[in-house]
Amino acid sequence: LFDVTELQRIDAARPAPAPWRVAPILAGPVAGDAVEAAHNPATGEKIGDVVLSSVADVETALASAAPWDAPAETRAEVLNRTADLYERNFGTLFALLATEAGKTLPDAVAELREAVDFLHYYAAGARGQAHGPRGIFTCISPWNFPLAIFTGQIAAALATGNAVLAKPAETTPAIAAWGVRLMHEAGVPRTALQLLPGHGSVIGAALTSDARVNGVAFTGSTATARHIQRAMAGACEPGTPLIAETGGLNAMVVDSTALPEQAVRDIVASAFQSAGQRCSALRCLYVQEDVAGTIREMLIGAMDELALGDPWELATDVGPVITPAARDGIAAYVDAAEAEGRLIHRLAAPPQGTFVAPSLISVGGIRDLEREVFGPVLHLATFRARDLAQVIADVNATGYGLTFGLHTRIDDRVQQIADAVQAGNIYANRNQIGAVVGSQPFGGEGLSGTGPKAGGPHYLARFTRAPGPRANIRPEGKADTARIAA
Ligand code: UN1
Repeated sequence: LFDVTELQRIDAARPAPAPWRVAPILAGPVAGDAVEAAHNPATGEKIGDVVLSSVADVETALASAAPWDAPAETRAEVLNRTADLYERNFGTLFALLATEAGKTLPDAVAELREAVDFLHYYAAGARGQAHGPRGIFTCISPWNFPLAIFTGQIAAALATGNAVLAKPAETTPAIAAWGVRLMHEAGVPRTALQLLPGHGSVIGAALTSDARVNGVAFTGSTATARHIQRAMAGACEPGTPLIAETGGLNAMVVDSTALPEQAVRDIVASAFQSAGQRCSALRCLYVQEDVAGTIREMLIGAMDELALGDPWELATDVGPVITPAARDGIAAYVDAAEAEGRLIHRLAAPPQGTFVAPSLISVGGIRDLEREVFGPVLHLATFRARDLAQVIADVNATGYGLTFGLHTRIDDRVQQIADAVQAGNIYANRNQIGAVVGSQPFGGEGLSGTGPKAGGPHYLARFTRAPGPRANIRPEGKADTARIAA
C-alpha cells in the first residue's frame, strides 16, 4: 500500500501541513462562532485554527440537508473513489494524525487502512441494501480514531442514502475536514455531507434534539451516550435509532498454561499501544498465581523496552496522550495509587509535551477499578485456579462488555470462558485491540454500546427504514381507507 520512498518524502516535508485553518463545511452560508487554536499534543506547538460552529450553523445544515438519492451503485462507486483518494493523500493524513492526534506512524498506518476498509465494506453493503434511508443522520465521532471511526460512521450513513451532519471530536477537526474534502471531491453532494466542528456543550443539543434528525451514530463515553439518548427522546420521532459505541473496563485472563512470551507481548500491545487510548484497551490483567511472578517480571522488562516520544519517529512505541488535562488526570490517578503503595512499575515520561509514562498498578481485582482510566495504565491482579468462575463473575458485574482477552493452552477453556463472559469482542491467545472490518467487527454489550457491530453484516440495516407496506390494499384492488398506514 505504501511506498518507502513516499514515506521518506513526507518525512522530509515535516512538519506538514501546518498551520491550517478549519471552518464548518456547510451547504449554505457559514455563520461561525469563536476561533480556537489547535495544538500538537507532543510538543504543545500551535498547529492551526478552528472556526467553531454555532447553533445557527447547525440550523443551516439541518435546513439544507437532503438524503443522497443517487442509485446505490453510484453511492458505492463514490465511496470506493473516496477510499482511493484517502490512499493517495496518505502523506497529509499521516502528518495530521501525528500532529493533531499524536498517533504513532504504525497507528496512523492502521488507522488509514481501517478507514479505507470501512469505505470499501460499506460500499459493497450499499449494493445489497434493499431498504430506504432514514433521512438525516448526526454522526458524532471520537478523537482517538479521528479518521477511522469518523469515516466509518459517515460511510455507513451515506452508503444507505442518508444525509449526514458530522460533528468531529473537539481536538481533531483538521483530520475530519480533510476527510470531508476528499469525500466531496469523490462525488458526495454537499447537501448529503456537512461538517460541524465545535463543542458538544454548544452544538450537541441542536444536533441531537431536533425532530428533523432521523438517527444518531455516536462513539464516546457512556455518560455522553446517556445524555444523547435523553435529548433524542425529548425531540425525535419514537424509534429514532441511537447507534452507540461507548466505554469499557476490559480484562484479560492469563492462566498457568499460557505461553509467557506470547502473553507478555500481547499484554503490552493491549495495554500500552496508542498510549492506552482505545476503548478496547486492556485495563485489568488477571494472572494465575503460580505464574504471576514470572509474568510480572517479564512484563516489567518488556515495559522498560518501550520507547516514548515523538510519534513521528519510527522507533516510537508510545506517543503522547491527547491533551494536558488528560495527562494531568491520568498522572494524578497513578500518583494516588503510588501513595497507597500499589504502584508496581512506572517508566519515565519525556518532560515536554503531554506524555504519560506507562505504569503497572496492583489491584485485588476488577472491582477495585472505579472507572475507565483512558491512558497507559494497567492494573494487575492474581487469581487461584478455583476462583476463575468468580473472576469471570466480577468482570461481568462491571456492567461493561467491550473486549475480553484470554491466554491459555487448554482448548476447552477458550469456549467455556467465551460462553461465560459478556463482552462484544473476545480474543484468545492474541492481543485484544485492533478489530478488523469485515472479519472481526467491533461493538460492545451492556454499558459498552448498543450494537450492531461496526464493520459487521448487520450494521447498515440500522441506518435504514424497513420498507413495509405503505397501504393495505383489498384483494379486489380497492383501498381500505380506514387501514391506510400514515
Ligand atoms: C475505540 O477505541 O473508541 O479494536 C473503539 C480496536 C478499535 C477500537 C475502537 N477498533 O482496538
